[in-house]
Amino acid sequence: MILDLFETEPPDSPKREILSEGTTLLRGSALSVADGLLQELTEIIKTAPFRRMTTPGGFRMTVETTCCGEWGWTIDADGYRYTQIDPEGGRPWPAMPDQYARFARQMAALAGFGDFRPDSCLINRYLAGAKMSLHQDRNERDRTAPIVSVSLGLPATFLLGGNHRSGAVIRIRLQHGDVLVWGGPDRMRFHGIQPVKPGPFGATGNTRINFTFRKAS
Ligand code: MD3
Ligand code: FE
Repeated sequence: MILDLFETEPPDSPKREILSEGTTLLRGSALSVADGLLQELTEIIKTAPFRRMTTPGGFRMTVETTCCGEWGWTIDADGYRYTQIDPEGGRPWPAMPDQYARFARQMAALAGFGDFRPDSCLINRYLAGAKMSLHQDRNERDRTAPIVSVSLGLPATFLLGGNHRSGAVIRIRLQHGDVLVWGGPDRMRFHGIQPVKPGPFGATGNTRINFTFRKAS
């Protein structure tokens, strides 16, 4: 079943929407830092370019990914995992810019998760048509820490399920500048992104960019 929870929210609804006990939506909270995040991203991808990985099941992902921070998420012969070396190029992942870590920490605190110290930032780039199937984030060793997600560029429909694949799914429209924070009882919820529709978007050149800040180790 698909429920549309937020399509009728008034435009002046509060910035902090508590979707459930462990999930908070901070609409527009990244607007003022968006240019700075994207500026740093142009540096990151000089060292660690966006790439499309192939899943252990043999499917080429439609999303392009890269990482910064001490640990980066990748797929290799052993499956999904975090590494300190970018397998493409054989060098450490680019350091996480202070601005990134500080912002993620602030957003986590606003959602009630104190002292968040991300050691990994996975960056996804969606061209029109790209999607992410329903999945759980289960490769992080520390599941007591929250995850902070920042969406920039083209809007997308985010699918939020429960702790089991078969459960009901709600749809949430994510727009440029929106931040989602989840953890605690919601840390293992299934989630995904519907195929991104094309549209004009200046700063991100017709793409959607999503940053997820994690404590991987
Ligand atoms: C899970 N990225 O990289 S994170 C991923 O927009 C990933 O690129 C998506 O899933 C993206 O692994 C979305 C967003 C998210 C937000 C709230 C959640 C995932 C959540 C709440 C509970 C569980
Ligand atoms: Fe995920």
